[in-house]
Amino acid sequence: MPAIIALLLCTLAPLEPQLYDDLGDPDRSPHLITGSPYTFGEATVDAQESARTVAFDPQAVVLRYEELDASAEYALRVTYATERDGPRTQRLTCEGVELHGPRELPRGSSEVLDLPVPGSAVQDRVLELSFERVAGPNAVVSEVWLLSDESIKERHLAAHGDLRGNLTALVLDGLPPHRCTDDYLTAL
Ligand SMILES: [Ca+2]
Repeated sequence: MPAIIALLLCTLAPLEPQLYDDLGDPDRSPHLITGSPYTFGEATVDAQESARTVAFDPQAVVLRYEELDASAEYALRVTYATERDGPRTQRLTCEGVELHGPRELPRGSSEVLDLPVPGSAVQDRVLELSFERVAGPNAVVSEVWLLSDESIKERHLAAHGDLRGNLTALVLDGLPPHRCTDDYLTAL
């Protein structure tokens, strides 16, 4: 059976964590601009320590990232937590764009949110996040990951197809196998 060999270009959609801040731990919060450390007690927040440690501010906790790639795709992963008897509502904005509207934080527990970052927000290669108090004593945030496709924009595949329509692909770049849907495949 003759084989058709094609070199395919695969553009990956998944974003991977690149930068991390464990707010509430000053030694692990390199992007924190505004916010003071605090730790919720285990009796008031049932969550792991990284979620119980927070940065807080009466108006807004601010994080700032610089020297980003304006052509890359970015997203955020955020951990929120608040005390069982300490309701808080807050919103998140970047460069004046609302990433989420007023949101009541999980009382006595924690949650993790994934949020896309609009491309327009990083055109100047700087991203400033503002976690703004809406209701409650102050704004808090536990953890922030900046996810990006910056380092994995393209991977190359070698694919073998046969006349029965079967297609198998091999990643050439020494990277782990990755799912590629037809939408991402373009024969050269
Ligand atoms: Ca933390």
